[in-house]
Amino acid sequence: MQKIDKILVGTHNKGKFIEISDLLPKKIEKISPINLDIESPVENGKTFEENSEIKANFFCEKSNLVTLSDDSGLEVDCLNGEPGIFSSRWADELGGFQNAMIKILDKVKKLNKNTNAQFVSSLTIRWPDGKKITETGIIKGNITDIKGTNGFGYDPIFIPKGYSKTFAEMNYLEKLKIDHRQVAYQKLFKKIKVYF
Ligand code: ITT
Repeated sequence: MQKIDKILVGTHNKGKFIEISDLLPKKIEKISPINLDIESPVENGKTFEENSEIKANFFCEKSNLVTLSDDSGLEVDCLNGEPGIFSSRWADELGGFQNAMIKILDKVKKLNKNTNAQFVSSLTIRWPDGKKITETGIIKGNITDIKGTNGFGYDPIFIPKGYSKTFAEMNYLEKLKIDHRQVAYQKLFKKIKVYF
């Protein structure tokens, strides 16, 4: 069994790149597809798992490096799970996260139902020989008015269960210890630690 000494962290999202790199052991070299001039694949899967595998396959085949990719997003219960796998697209189509967050808040307020929501992350590790493992992590919480300036994406409108501040009001390490990506990584780690 060959130990892993470098990993392509298969994402173009800087916030995700930093988090995934910090979840992995320090001794492993982390490489960005941006530095290798590898573009993003078309994400045409129907689930977080499918899109995560599409990214891992694509980046691994392009780089020939062991690759770890993430597909993630925010699911709001009263919006039937929206924006879900379209979390990134909502922000792109509305001109940024501020507008996407306002859209979510407006919709939730109009419905006047509960504010339950969850962040989901599916992580896929893929080896050049085709082997791959995918694990999914969820953190439940509630949608709230925009608060805080740390983090990225939808962090300012999400308060995890058991806490009174948004992800964007937490410091980086506080979020990293509990978030959806950490939950997915812990499941994955059990299966891949032998390669580290
Ligand atoms: P890659 O596909 O290159 O990884 P992306 O940003 O398009 O980058 P996704 O397709 O997985 O990634 O979209 C996930 C969206 O959900 C994206 O808009 C993120 O900003 C948001 N998101 C995911 N995890 C988040 C987190 O921990 N905090 C805030 N927003 C998050």
